[in-house]
Amino acid sequence: MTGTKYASWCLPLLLYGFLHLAAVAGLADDGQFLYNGFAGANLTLYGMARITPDGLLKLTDGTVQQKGHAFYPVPVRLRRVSSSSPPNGTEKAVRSFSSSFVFGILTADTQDLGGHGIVLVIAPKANLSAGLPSSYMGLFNSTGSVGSASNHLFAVELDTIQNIDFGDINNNHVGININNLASHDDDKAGYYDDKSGQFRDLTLISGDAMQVWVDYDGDTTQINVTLAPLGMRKPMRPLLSARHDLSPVIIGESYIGFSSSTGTLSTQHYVLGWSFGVDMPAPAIDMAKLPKLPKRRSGSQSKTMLREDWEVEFGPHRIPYKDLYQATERFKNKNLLGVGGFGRVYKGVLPKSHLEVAVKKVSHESRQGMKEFVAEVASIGRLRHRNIVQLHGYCRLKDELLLVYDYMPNGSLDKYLYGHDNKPILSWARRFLIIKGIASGLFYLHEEWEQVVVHRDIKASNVLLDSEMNARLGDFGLAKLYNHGTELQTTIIAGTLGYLAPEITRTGKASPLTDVFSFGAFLLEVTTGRKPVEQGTEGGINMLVDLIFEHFGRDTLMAVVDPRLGGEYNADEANLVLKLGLLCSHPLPDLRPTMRQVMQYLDGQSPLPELMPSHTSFSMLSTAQSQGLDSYVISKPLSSMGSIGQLTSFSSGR
Ligand SMILES: Nc1ncnc2c1ncn2[C@@H]1O[C@H](COP(=O)(O)OP(=O)(O)OP(=O)(O)O)[C@@H](O)[C@H]1O
Ligand SMILES: *[C@@H]1O[C@H](CO)[C@@H](O)[C@H](O)[C@H]1NC(C)=O
Ligand SMILES: *[C@@H]1O[C@H](CO)[C@@H](O)[C@H](O)[C@H]1NC(C)=O
Ligand SMILES: *[C@@H]1O[C@H](CO)[C@@H](O)[C@H](O)[C@H]1NC(C)=O
Ligand SMILES: *[C@@H]1O[C@H](CO)[C@@H](O)[C@H](O)[C@H]1NC(C)=O
Ligand SMILES: *[C@@H]1O[C@H](CO)[C@@H](O)[C@H](O)[C@H]1NC(C)=O
Ligand SMILES: CC(=O)N[C@H]1CO[C@H](CO)[C@@H](O)[C@@H]1O
Repeated sequence: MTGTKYASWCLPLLLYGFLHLAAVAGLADDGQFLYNGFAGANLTLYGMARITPDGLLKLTDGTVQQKGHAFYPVPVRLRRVSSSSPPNGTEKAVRSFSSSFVFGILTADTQDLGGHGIVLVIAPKANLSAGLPSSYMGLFNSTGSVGSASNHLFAVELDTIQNIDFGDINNNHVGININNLASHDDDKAGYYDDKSGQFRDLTLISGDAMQVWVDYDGDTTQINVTLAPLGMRKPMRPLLSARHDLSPVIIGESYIGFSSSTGTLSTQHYVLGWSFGVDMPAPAIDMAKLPKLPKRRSGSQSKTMLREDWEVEFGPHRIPYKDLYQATERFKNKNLLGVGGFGRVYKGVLPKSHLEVAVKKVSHESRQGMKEFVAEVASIGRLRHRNIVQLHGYCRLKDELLLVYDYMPNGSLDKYLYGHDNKPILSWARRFLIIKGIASGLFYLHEEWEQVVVHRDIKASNVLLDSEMNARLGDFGLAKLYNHGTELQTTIIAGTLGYLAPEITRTGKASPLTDVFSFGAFLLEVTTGRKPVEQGTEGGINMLVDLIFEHFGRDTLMAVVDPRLGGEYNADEANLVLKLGLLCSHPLPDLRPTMRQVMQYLDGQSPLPELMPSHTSFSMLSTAQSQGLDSYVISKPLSSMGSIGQLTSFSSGR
């Protein structure tokens, strides 16, 4: 790059405020571009991405579960031209390049969270239309493709949601990503002050514009990423500095651009200016010429639904009714997945994102109950774990509430255990993985999230299987947030007979330990292929836990393992799971393990405490409790099912 050439770039810049001269002929070897705002710019846009009349590149507009892409319209040449002499071994194939951009992320006033962020991406094509929104950042179309070297994706992410599946450090970080959503290198958003050397935090979703610089040195393979508030000179010390040879990543033609996505939270992602250079620093963006970022807006923009005041607060999780109506083809019966205790569940495909979802229709009578319920939904929508069915949002239409979850193509676990719908019987290895998965999901709810969440309805029919047969805990219809220290002021009982801890019938209070009880019943069910409660010969009920406890006492535990496995199972694992099932189902809550301990037992990290057959109290208590339960059930009319105002339903152990 010579001085004269540089000067020649400056003229159109002054005249038009932006330039992308190389766009016509493709980027020359010394190509660069600069957009001081995007008015009139020719970018390749997909999804929600738009250029606003005042020259902002708006990647997402606040609609949930959407994505937006904007690419420089022609490929940039990042590989060295194969010159007359072949590469001599020390020369790297990818040249030095640098890019800088100014961005802003806006959330509603009432939100202190936004998602999912903005990514600067270099990809082999400008068409990432198959990319999914939410945590896929619009870049990947399935979990299967994440991490594969065949993606040839280099990205720098400004990530505003913590996704533990991808090892995110927090909900406000910057990362260097190579073919993956898990970052190669990352750090919390901020910069190092040039004078003091001190680190200063920045909040990506503050609504204030900030600038990013990405620099790659083709010789040393060093990648630097630097962040700073708008108007500040580029800090000397980069936020991230890593070494990674991009030669195997960037092959052939490369397109550079932005990808952004929203999840359950309404968020607007903007880019104000952008520049790029190969073998030279990216041209300086002229701050004075940049369009203005809108102020954080209050409330929401959609007027399609009558809304109550309290709904504004939870607005981001709302999905328009017409979308759900369209998604389920007017709630056609052919899309009915099943009917649960609280209503019908339909399969649907959301019109814009093409996301497959399960829509649960719940009707209610009490406005008050509705408000609390939606508050809960808003919280639950922020839960994220690989063993939890993601809740995308809700929609309320008069007295009807629709909950929108990720669709689980392989349905619920109970159908496999009992061979319904021609489902194959699951191998022991698969069952053991499912058990570990659900343990991990429940551990997350109890101990890893910001609040303690009690699921309240662990059972095989609430364990759903995704396309890869991973187990996910579903149906948070009954979950209640359980604050540390504050006991639930309720005598309401929810759950399913056979999975209900005995103390619930006395106190009416759910707790993490009542979930552990249900988890115990679940372990026994999965291992034996039998329901926790079975009809007895004389009209009474038989508790599976009692039966297994008897076998335990007689040292014939293996006799209860599901005969459909044909004897093909790992006896040590089955033995462990059965004993753990008994331990978790202990009638005395204090003697049950926590989910943290359960995980350790399942992973073989700590030995299971000895369960003594002399725990006679176990069986006696259990029987006594089940009798108590029995009479309680009888005294409760089943007609109370389906009301979320009072969560008083029992569903019989299906
Ligand atoms: N996210 C989902 N993806 C695919 N199928 C689902 C999903 N959620 C529910 N289903 C199907 O819909 C059926 C009804 O689900 P629902 O959760 O309402 O009832 P349940 O779990 O059987 O009973 P309960 O209401 O007592 O918990 C389930 O058996 C399951 O097969
Ligand atoms: C935008 O750029 C592409 C690629 O160079 C070109 O094909 C297209 O004609 C341009 N569109 C406009 C409106 O300039
Ligand atoms: C290889 O090529 C590079 C760049 O042209 C040059 O700097 C280097 O000296 C060469 N090395 C050898 C061993 O020839
Ligand atoms: C982008 O790719 C999708 C398939 O993934 C295709 O349907 C669509 O037509 C492509 N769009 C363009 C503009 O090439
Ligand atoms: C996912 O993306 C890959 C690569 O872009 C593509 O080959 C594949 O067809 C896509 N799959 C779906 C289901 O869109
Ligand atoms: C990365 O930053 C360090 C420290 O400022 C600097 O020495 C190095 O040259 C930078 N590398 C690139 C590729 O910008
Ligand atoms: C056992 C089983 O039914 N597996 C299915 C799970 O879902 C995937 C994707 O829909 C199918 O390909 C499997 O056959």
